[in-house]
Amino acid sequence: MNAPDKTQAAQSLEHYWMPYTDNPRFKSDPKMIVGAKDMHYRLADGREVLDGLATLWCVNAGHCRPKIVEAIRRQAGALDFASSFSTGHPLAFQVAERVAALAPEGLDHVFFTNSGSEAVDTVMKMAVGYHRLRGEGARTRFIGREKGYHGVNIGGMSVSGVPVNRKAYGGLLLGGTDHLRHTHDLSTRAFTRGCAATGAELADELEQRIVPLHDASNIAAVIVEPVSGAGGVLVPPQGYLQRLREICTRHGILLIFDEVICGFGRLGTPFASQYFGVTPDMITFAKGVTSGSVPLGGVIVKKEIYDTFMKSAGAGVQFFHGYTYSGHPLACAAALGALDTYAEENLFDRPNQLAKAFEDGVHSFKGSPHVIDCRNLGLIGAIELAARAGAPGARGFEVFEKCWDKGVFVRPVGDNVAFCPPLICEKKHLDQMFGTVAEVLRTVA
Ligand code: PXG
Ligand code: PLP
Repeated sequence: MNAPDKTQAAQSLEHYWMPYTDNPRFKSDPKMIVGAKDMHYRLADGREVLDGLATLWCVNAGHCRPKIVEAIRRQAGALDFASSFSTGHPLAFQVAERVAALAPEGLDHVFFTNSGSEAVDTVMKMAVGYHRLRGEGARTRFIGREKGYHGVNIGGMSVSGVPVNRKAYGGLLLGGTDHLRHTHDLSTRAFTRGCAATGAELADELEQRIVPLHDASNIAAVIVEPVSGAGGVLVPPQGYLQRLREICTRHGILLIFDEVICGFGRLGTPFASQYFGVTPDMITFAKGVTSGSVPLGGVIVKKEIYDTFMKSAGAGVQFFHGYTYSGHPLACAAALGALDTYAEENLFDRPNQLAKAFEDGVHSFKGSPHVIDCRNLGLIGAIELAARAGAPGARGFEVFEKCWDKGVFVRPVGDNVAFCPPLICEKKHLDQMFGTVAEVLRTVA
């Protein structure tokens, strides 16, 4: 006799307070996913839905890939948990070594967290600690950017620049932050393919406004996503990140790239840093490191930063920070399975192989109803829709729901519709994804 399938069993929807969700709306018409394989979800009614966003920008190797599943299974029976507080287990060291090998030259020490949000709050503490150990304890201010997303913890929220994620939390926001302007400018750069040729000078605001205002001696770091994801897929102008790097170097300010979405192949290189040829001092990562299969995140730092802690903090604990589950064995096993899968299938090269098809697909929406911009780089892109009067986000959400009903998952980010498929996707999946969105756009008021 078959055991009852609990994933299919009826359950109360009442008790689960869902994250980042219109709870009553979901509960009145649940989009319930009960299985997944490769490019697709399976729903409770047996239907398949194409995953056009690598779930939440993370399932880069595709769903339930055999090496990852097997690694997790094996690890669960061999060592369920061992902590990394003064004890260790081999897998965490192996993953750190593998991640360091993928990172840009010079960034070679890895600290583990369980999420991108934790990675961002961790990197902020590292930056302040590093300056303090070097006798620059006044460097505590952080510079983020408008429309940036750096997770939901207190530090990350404070350097983020998506207004809806900040407005309810006034007194919780850190005071010592400021923000660069975002780089999104529909009046001059709408419908740009890849990086725009103009706009690098937006980085100069750091040196012309922010450094004079706060004084470099008070600024710990600048944190930006190389390509902003949750802010609506904003691609940096050519030369912009290079210029931020130069200004930070001139003023002794650390440059942090938040690669939680860009990392692990999204742009056709292991990290966006390599794609742009710009090396930050620290990188935050999460999501793709395990292809989303088990939560894991972390921070990669330059040797000099690690060495400063080891030499200057003295005997005893050098960095008073860590999560119970930092370097969890199951997460590390999942990471090794994912990194093996990426390597064996050469998946970090897929965005290069699919570049033209993906870019053409994103830009095929120029002239479609409501579309005011199309943006792309590597295997990440978005179309921006004009907002409905008095109802920002409503049109984007309607596109998401109608596409879901037609078997395609794309994510609404306000009135942007984002595309970020698993790296294993093929041309036929792109055709289905873009085709469905095009069909739906013709039906949306
Ligand atoms: N930094 C960046 C650049 C991210 O994209 C985080 C930090 C936080 O990671 P965690 O693992 O704590 O979620 C992210 C996460 C969206 C959306 O609306 C984007 C993210 C998470 C949830 C929703 O598109 N990015
Ligand atoms: N709250 C309490 C009471 C704890 O004991 C701990 C960890 O020991 C935490 C919060 C932090 O949990 P985590 O290490 O999983 O982030």
